[in-house]
Amino acid sequence: MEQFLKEIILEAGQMTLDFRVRLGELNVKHKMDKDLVSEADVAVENFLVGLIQKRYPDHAIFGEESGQHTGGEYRWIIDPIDGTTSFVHGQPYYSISIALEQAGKTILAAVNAPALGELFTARLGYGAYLNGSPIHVSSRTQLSDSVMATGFACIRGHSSFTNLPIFNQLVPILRDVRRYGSAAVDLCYTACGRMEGFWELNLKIYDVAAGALILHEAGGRFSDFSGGTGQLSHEVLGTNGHIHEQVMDVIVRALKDIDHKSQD
Ligand code: 2AM
Ligand code: CA
Repeated sequence: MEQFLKEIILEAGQMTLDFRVRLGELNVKHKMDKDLVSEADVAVENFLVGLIQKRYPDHAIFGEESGQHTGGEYRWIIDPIDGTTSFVHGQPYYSISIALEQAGKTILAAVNAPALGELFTARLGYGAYLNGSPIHVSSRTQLSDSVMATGFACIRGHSSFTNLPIFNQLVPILRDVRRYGSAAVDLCYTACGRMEGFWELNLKIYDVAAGALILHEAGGRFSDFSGGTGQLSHEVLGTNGHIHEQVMDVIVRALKDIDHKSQD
């Protein structure tokens, strides 16, 4: 299944590169006012679902664009283009993200960022890889030496509770913050040590399922804001592990501030 996953995700990546050549002609619709879906998202998901159903007809599939396809013990979780806004704007920070669960546990993952020429893969218990070479999280331990990424799905999703209070607390104490636009890429960049962590609110399981295994297999930590797994993917914190507790402390402080303000 690992080889099959690599083959289909590379083909899907090539499809997005072909769409990218004619971006101006692409049919782009609004799911909600800021939430885009392009013709490419739908075509890539249909392509992947078709190949999986043909090869593994008894497997379940959950895709961002087509929802649930029921099945047995195995379930494929697909985000055909994670970072649709980046993709539609011709930026390279988007990815195809695929995770395979067995009995509810992710056992295989791949994130392909074709415009960056990077394929991240992991198998539970066997490490994480970038273009076939092993990867590991960074060893930085201080927030002042750390770069983190975030995103604002909460704002696009019209959530009344947003990421901004946490952002305001973290920006001054981190070395810097990045906003690449693909949660899957953010988790993989943390996994390969290019930055120390990523946090976001209001994501969906298909945004983070593959990246979470890749980060875990690269030695990192993935949890909700309390250090557990109860709120995933609503609260996402993925780090190199060394800064995890410190970031959680800052987030708890930011959330307390909001509570106090709402009581004033
Ligand atoms: P997408 O491009 O597949 O929508 C960036 O902030 C991250 O948030 C991306 O992984 C993006 O995935 C996701 N995202 C943005 N808006 C979202 C929404 N309304 N619901 C869930 N995920 C969203
Ligand atoms: Ca997504």
